Amino acid sequence: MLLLLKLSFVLALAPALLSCYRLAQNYSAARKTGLSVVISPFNPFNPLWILTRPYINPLLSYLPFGLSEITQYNYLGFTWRDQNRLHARYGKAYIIATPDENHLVVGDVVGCDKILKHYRNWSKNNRFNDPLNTFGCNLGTVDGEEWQKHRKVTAVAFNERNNTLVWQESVKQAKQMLSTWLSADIVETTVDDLNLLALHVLASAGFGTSYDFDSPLTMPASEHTMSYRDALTGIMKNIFITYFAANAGLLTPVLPKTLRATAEAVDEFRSYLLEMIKHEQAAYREGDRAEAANLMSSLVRASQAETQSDKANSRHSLTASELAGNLYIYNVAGFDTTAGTLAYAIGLLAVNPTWQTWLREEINTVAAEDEIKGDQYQDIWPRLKRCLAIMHETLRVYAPLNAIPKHTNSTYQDLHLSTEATHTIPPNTAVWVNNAAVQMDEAHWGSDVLEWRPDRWLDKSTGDIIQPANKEFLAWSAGPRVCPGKKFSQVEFVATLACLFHKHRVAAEVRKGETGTEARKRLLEVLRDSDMRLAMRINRPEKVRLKWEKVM
Ligand code: HEM
Ligand SMILES: *[C@@H]1O[C@H](CO)[C@@H](O)[C@H](O)[C@H]1NC(C)=O
Ligand SMILES: *[C@@H]1O[C@H](CO)[C@@H](O)[C@H](O)[C@H]1NC(C)=O
Ligand SMILES: *[C@@H]1O[C@H](CO)[C@@H](O)[C@H](O)[C@H]1NC(C)=O
Ligand SMILES: CC(=O)N[C@H]1CO[C@H](CO)[C@@H](O)[C@@H]1O
Repeated sequence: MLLLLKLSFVLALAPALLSCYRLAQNYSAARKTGLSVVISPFNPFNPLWILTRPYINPLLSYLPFGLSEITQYNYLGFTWRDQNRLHARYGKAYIIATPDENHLVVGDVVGCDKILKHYRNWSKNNRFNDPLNTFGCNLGTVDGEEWQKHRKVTAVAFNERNNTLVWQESVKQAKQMLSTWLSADIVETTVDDLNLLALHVLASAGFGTSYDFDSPLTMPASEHTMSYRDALTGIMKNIFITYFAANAGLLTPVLPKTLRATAEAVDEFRSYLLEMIKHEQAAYREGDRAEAANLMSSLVRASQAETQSDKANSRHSLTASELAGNLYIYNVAGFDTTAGTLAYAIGLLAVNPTWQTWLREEINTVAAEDEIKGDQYQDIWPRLKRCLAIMHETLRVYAPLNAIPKHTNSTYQDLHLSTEATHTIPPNTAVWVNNAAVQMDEAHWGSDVLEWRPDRWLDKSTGDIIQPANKEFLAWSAGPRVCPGKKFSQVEFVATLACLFHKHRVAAEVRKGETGTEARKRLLEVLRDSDMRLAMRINRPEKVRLKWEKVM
């Protein structure tokens, strides 16, 4: 009996000991780089840890001797809450050693720039990519030559001319959305509505289908159990377990509810994608071979070239699964990011009425007595500098991707820092380009770095947007893999903001017995209470309660 007890004790202890051993090994490899090293018993990418952290971390925060510090960095997206605190303590680059793999965190401008520039040496992180590969490899997840192919094929859809469409659709959606907001006493659906707006703009400019704001993608199509929007948001909500959920196979019926719901969302979204592809392919076969008009058709043409082994085009051709993968990545990358930025900006404008007046002044001057129109992209866009400054300032403080995931892959890589020191980083190290730290660095941005101050972006003499010379702003990433949707998102953001704030204002809901200042402070706290899923999210979106009014 005693023996059995001892045996089971040893069996239970073995994995823990093995973990300790691996952690010690990784710690020692990390120390050899010459960088500071902190320890976490869990790899932030571990799915089991992702599911259990909300219950375990509160307990760990009671650990004595400063050990509770691990709760500040043992999860994905910790860079948002941490900003520069750990860098101040451990240097502009430090390593988090875990039993599984080491994580290098770089908050140094030169280091970040070099990593982003040399995209072949610092590849994408597969642990981060897995959930993005649910429907097939794509632009966001491949490396090297493959990446060049994907980038080339999809670039067609992202040029200056096509932004006319983005403007047009954003204006249409924003106006319809504003009229529903004006008719509500208090708007509680800001975040959801902006998600819908972004989804509609993508559907139109990316996939060639225009919907009305209020007759939207929210109803299940025939033979579906979920709407397009719900399927996509269902995936995004639990993106880091989608891969696991979608590949559970026979285990699916016994999975916990969250996982089953995620698996269903994946199935539904896959069939929506396949239907869209089929539809576009039929159009192509029926002779509609006009120049690719949007992302969807240029992708389908690229895949068609492969199936017909069209020699001239096959160099740039995509397989069927790469096609679905790219449709998915454009949805994922283009939706949460832009919608989230709009939500933070609108919330921050409600918190800061002075900046709202400053913004409205510009819009009212540019649009004068008229309304903003869908066909005015050429004319109006270049003059809405304050709108664009607000976008930059919102992205600086609330970057949707506050750390960009990279990896050293199977080789040693040299990390060069602004101190001119070089550190040799071992293979199989996860790397985070900590743009949250860079964008909140007092040394560059000044002592009011924490303040949301949009006019810091405007050149006093020319009125143009100032681009920081040393890349202290990385919200859209930088280098060859810079976000291809950068301009797309700018046009969508500016068009939406211009329509909303043209002769209108927004205020935080004031509760009974509360002053305006208290209400604004409460709203700011709701905005700050955010965490990263795939991109940053407001944790309690229903608490963003706003009142819209016409300004005479
Ligand atoms: C405010 C809005 C946006 C922000 C802040 C943003 C930010 C980023 C960042 C930081 C990356 C690099 C990610 C990485 O290397 O892991 C990226 C890549 C990407 N973004 Fe965006 N994005 C935005 C909007 C969009 C839109 C609207 C689209 C498409 C319509 C889009 C499509 C993509 C794609 C396809 C990639 C992968 C590019 C590659 O790896 O070559 N993004 N974005
Ligand atoms: C960390 O440990 C894992 C598991 O033992 C190993 O695969 C990995 O190569 C180690 N990383 C380093 C940098 O030594
Ligand atoms: C990239 O990696 C290659 C091969 O490992 C190496 O020869 C080259 O110097 C590296 N480039 C940079 C900029 O680190
Ligand atoms: C890792 O690097 C090797 C050699 O440079 C390359 O063949 C491989 O595709 C890379 N893997 C990833 C995931 O980037
Ligand atoms: C709708 C639209 O303007 N589509 C254009 C997008 O860009 C390509 C390449 O320049 C054009 O061929 C399309 O007409």
